[in-house]
Amino acid sequence: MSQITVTEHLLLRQKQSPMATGQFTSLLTELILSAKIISREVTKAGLVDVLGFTGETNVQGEKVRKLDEFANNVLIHRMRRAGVLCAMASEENGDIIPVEGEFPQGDYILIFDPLDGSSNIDVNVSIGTIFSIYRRPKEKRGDAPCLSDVLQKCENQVCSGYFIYGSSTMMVYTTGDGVHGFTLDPSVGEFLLSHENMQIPKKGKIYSVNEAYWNSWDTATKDVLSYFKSHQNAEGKPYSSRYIGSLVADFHRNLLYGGIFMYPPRVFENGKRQGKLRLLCEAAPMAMLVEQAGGMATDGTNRILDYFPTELHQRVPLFIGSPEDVQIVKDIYEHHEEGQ
Ligand code: P6P
Repeated sequence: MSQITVTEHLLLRQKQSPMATGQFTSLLTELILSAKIISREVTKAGLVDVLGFTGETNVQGEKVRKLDEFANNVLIHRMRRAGVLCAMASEENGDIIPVEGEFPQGDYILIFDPLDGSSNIDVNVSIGTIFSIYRRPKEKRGDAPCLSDVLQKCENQVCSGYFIYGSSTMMVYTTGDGVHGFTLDPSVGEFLLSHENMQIPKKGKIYSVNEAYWNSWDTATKDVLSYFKSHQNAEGKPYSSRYIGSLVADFHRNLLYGGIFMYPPRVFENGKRQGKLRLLCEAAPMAMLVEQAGGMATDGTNRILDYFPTELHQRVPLFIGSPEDVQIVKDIYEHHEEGQ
């Protein structure tokens, strides 16, 4: 198998991708080093004292696990010194993290969920790091970094992807020139190209949703779920239900096998009326990936990449995966809207 690294692959395709600039390849290199450090801790979590909770709660009101904090600190420490960012935003931090003062500034903005699915850490289920990269607007360069640099229209992303720490550690990412997967070869410490030009099947046979929230869903959402569970759908039989509770793991399986991941609005629950997932560090990066892989990502009816965020941690309902399955959801919701 040809041993192509991420940087080599980016340079090889640079004729199509204007992203192979020095700053950007440095950004990727530092991001990959951060992921290797996190992967090392995740894979030995059972052996050293990194399991369990720190005793704190994060901006989301969630208990912070030691590995969450470790992953967050690694990313902030390394990326601050990379000389390629003007600001960062983490799912774990309430405000943006400006890069200024003693730290060399660059023109990119990095948004990340340092360890998504962390509730699964202690039970050895795949978890991941999700990242999203924007370029700072030219007219803002030289100013002090601020929230408005980060709150850009989601389709302005220049790169997005995830690292998944599972049976192997993989990096799956896009710079707008297709989706490419790289598998970490621990014997050489490099991510090597293993899945070039990943394309999601047009239609799947799997749906992923937490059905415990059935009573929090409205009628339209219940009709969506009934479609995937019925014998009257286009398949003529129910889809298989697969839900890991780790967005990166559920998304990665559906990217390879086809299918749809859903996190509908929990309309009857305060604070969860827009669902639980965060727009900027979960839904938007996954939406860029899935569209580049030929899939779709909506809030049920509206394209995720058309969103213009108003808050750093705003939540959004998410329906993402095979285009024919996401379109069926859109048709059902629009049918209900017409009926009202
Ligand atoms: P629930 C993990 O906390 C996460 O943000 C995603 O990785 C995952 O898909 C979702 O929450 C699970 O949420 O409400 O089903 O436990």
